[in-house]
Amino acid sequence: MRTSQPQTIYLKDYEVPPFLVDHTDLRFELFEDGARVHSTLSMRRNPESAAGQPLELDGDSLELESVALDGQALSDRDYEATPASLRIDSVPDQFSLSVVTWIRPQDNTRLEGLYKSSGMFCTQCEAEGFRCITYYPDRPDVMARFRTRIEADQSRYPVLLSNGNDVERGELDDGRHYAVWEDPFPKPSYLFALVAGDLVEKRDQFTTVSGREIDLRMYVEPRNAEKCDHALVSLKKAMRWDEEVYGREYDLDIFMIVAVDDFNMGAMENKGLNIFNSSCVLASPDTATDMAFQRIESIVAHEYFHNWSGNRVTCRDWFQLSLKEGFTVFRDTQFSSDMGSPTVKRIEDASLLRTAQFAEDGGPMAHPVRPDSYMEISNFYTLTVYEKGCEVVRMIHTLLGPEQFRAGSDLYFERHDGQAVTTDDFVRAMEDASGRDLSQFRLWYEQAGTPRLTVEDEYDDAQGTYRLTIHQSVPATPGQPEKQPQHIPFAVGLIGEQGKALPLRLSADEDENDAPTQRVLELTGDSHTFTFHGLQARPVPSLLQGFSAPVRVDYPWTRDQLMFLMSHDPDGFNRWDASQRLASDVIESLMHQPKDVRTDRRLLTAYRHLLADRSLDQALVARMLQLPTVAALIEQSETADVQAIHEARRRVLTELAVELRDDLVACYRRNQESGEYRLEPEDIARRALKNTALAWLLHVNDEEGRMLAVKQFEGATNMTDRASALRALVNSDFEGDRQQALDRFYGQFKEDPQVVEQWFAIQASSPNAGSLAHVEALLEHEAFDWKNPNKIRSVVGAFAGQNLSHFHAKDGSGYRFLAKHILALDETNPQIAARLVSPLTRWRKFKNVYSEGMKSALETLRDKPDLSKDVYEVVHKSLKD
Ligand code: 0A1
Ligand code: ZN
Repeated sequence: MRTSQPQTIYLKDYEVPPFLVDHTDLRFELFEDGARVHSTLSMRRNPESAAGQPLELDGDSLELESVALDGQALSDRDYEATPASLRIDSVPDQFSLSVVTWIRPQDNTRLEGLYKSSGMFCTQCEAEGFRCITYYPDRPDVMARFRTRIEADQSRYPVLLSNGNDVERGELDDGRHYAVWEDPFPKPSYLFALVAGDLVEKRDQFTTVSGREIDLRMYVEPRNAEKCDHALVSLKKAMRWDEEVYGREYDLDIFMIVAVDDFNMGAMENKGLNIFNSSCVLASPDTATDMAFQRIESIVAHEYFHNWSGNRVTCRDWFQLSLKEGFTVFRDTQFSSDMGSPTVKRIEDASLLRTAQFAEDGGPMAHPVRPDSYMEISNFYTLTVYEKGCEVVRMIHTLLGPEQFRAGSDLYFERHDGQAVTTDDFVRAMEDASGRDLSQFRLWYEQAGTPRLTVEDEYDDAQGTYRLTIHQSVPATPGQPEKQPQHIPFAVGLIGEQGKALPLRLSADEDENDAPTQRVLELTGDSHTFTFHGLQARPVPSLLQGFSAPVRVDYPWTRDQLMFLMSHDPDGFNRWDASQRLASDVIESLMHQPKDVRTDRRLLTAYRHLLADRSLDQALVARMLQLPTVAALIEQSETADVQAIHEARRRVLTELAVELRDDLVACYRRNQESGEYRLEPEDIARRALKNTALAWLLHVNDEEGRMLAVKQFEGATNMTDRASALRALVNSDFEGDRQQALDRFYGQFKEDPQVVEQWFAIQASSPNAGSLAHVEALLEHEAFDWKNPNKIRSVVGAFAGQNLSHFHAKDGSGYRFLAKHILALDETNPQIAARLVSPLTRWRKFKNVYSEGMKSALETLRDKPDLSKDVYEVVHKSLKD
């Protein structure tokens, strides 16, 4: 057991920084056995802070070599230094502090601060990594101008990069060289970055609206030189889009992107020098799937958009993380939506939210979008802060409309450029620009938990009126037993007998022609009733159109009504939602039923129509054909019986695939394509549809399906088709073909880590091939590496997060496996270790056979001596009553 409990930090304890830094001057001497960091900080007391406080700087695992104040070396009686802090009791009001530290990037397996990845030096400073480099007031509300000099061996590290503009370079003795970078924009330390390596440079150009020429530079290892085009194209699209939609123009003369293989997260928005996980930036048709191409486009845009939302206007403290993340995710979703199919984008985002974020919101780690306490901030880079935070901004957009929202964002930038602010400042700018009162709306930032809307309706034939009554409740969450009703934009439509969207008349005198067919009802109280006039017959309600708020909706649609919505709802999102509700209902009703109980024919009919429907957006059809995942079904159940859910889902899928076999083959053949790989929405949709059909055919071991899969695997001209065929074979019982395809695939791509990650993930997530024994064998594979987060995610993460029937084996073996590896990882990379605990945290959601094993795995973790703060927090909160 960990002997001391890590400290909890509270939002209510926030105080302004006692000292400010005007200028940060850094000099890095990079060597093979370590790095020496010279820092000179021009500091002064903050006039807004109480007088007379001592100077206390943050550190983490630092070795101090020397300290000087205003050029005078201090003796160790003048300060108090530990690896985690440097304290000087008496300093003048204004001074220059010079500190030299020695650090060991080579041994840094946590991947925070300065570390090495495939031979290059790189950094990750958000949230608190800068303190692993030198002593510093490492908090986002201290913003300074940085000047960085990097010195290193010239042949090993010909490329030396940091934030801003390169102002000087030159040669030194002993084959060394240096470069000096200056960033004119004040920034917090978490946005600092440094890269030194043997990298190739890909250049491009962007001309801003005002005619400034920006140098775009991408740096990658030589073997990746051919995988940069897509990121650069995406970057230019994002730059143009942000100018057009938000009026924001890039502010430096250079914008750089670097790809590194070892990275804890997806990417990082360091000022002028974005650093990316290779898997989130490198792509070629041969090696990346359509999904990867789309993900890269959105992440490149996300990091670029941070230049304003995060960098120019930053967070006052880490409780405000969603200030930059919620708004930036909102912009990247708008961007992706404009670049592709808006309906499909909305479906993807909403399904992530409804499965994973709702799960977080209903579990022991539930926290508000603006948390009010944490032990380890790294644990709060969550779906709630990012994705729910995005939904909160989206609701403001819905309530204000696009023009007023834009006015609000302009006002926000105008007011706060160069400042470190709060989510409240953001909301206030939106209020001031629009004249709307968002005081109740602020509860979205303060209350955790997913609001539930229960909807009742009543049709009055004589009056021709239809009444909708909506009750709202927000569940209790840890630390928040009582909740107030929230302000919810609830978009609705009513569909008439002929399948037409009806005019929504909220009063009897309203003219039919003036009435819209969609209305955003604003819910603010515990319950509301809305009466619609002028109806000829009972309509079918289409509720929460476009997923207008991150809430659950309960309404007792019949299966016939759901089928009706699937083919008539003008709102594409709700067509999909109806398909998911229908399929979920059918699957749930089959659980624990004898084997001879058959799947409701109506589901079959609905899918047959879908497969034949060519008038509908084919990307939407591909989505509607996906049965709800086991994870989504778990989330929808009261107490989950994973094996029963898995089995019922499998039965439905089997029956559908057998019955629709000819339709699937026809759909496959119709959507086969020849010619060059194109990344247009129609092409992506065609591949998605074809590959879904293939997956279904192989699920039932169809012989023709097998032939098609082998042929597709061998003849594929792109990774989408190759990986889909491989996945289909891996999920079939054609063992010979499966093994052959796996071997061929690995043989062909073993030099490419991003492809090997896909190869691992396809196996580890397979309900068929991904048994625990097989997953354990993957961990022994030559390509597996415990130091590389992507490999860990693609095997351990994919197994525990996606292969639910094996992970939740009733004998508890899956849980013990996960706990064992978390314990080991806690020693090398606590951030990754803590993230892997997540599948265990919701143990209370499951039936006893599962929850007991999950709980005991958590207890094993709890009992480890010297557990990291990261894992400690998640484990203790999960076990708390
Ligand atoms: N700000 C980045 C995400 C990020 C957060 C933390 C990291 O290390 C602990 C790395 C990246 C983003 O939103 O893209
Ligand atoms: Zn971000």
